[in-house]
Amino acid sequence: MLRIDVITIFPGLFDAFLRESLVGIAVRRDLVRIAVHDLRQWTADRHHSVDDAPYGGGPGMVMKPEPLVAAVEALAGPKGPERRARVVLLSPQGRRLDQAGLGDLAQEEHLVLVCGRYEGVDQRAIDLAVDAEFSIGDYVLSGGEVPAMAVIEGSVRLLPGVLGNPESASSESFQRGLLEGPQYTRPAEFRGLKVPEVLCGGDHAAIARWRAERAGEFTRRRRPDLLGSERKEDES
Ligand code: JDK
Repeated sequence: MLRIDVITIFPGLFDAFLRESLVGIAVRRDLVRIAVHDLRQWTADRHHSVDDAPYGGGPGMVMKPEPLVAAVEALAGPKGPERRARVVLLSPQGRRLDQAGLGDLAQEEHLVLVCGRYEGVDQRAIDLAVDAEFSIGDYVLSGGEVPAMAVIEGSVRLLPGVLGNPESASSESFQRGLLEGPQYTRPAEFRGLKVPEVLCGGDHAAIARWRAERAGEFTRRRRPDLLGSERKEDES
């Protein structure tokens, strides 16, 4: 069973996230074990400091290395070949997370997600304790908690038994999912807008042809970034 530990100075942010929806169900069904840890547990000073001013000057504060490295080593052991856990730092500088990256993370037996705050983490803590650094996109958030939730949600739905329909988790249908194009449910007409006629009939071959046609159109218009990888897949 996948185990996920989260290190954060805002553990309360995860309360509802871990209780509600698909992640909550997976936790209650023991399909994944998730624990959230307050980084301040690993501070030794009176003020439970986790940040300090940057060497060389500049705006803001930086996460101190001592509590972070102590937290990671308590949960994952020291970095090296003996370590069984994968320690992942969420940061704007990390490798861009995509569906294939999530697939890899979901295969691990133990993930430790490190959520930074302030202007980031002392580089020595990264070098000494972190195995991989991921970004969830090229925009700047205020900390790693929301990215960690993206990693949790995206990997939990890939775990065996989490989704009702096992096919919906496969990477093949993920690719198709992105290419699916528009979707409709009832009513057949809403504010004067009608559901395309072919979808309301029972001709499944015609529906499949229509969807393939619309998916291509949808991709060309809305997701031109996908066309490169689509072509690559067609060749193989
Ligand atoms: C973890 C702190 C906020 C980080 C420095 C960056 C160019 C220099 C504020 N995908 C994604 N987006 N954001 C995050 C993320 C932000 C985080 C932390 C993850 C920890 N922050 C932060 C860095 C800077 N600044 C823009 C100039 C400022 C992950």
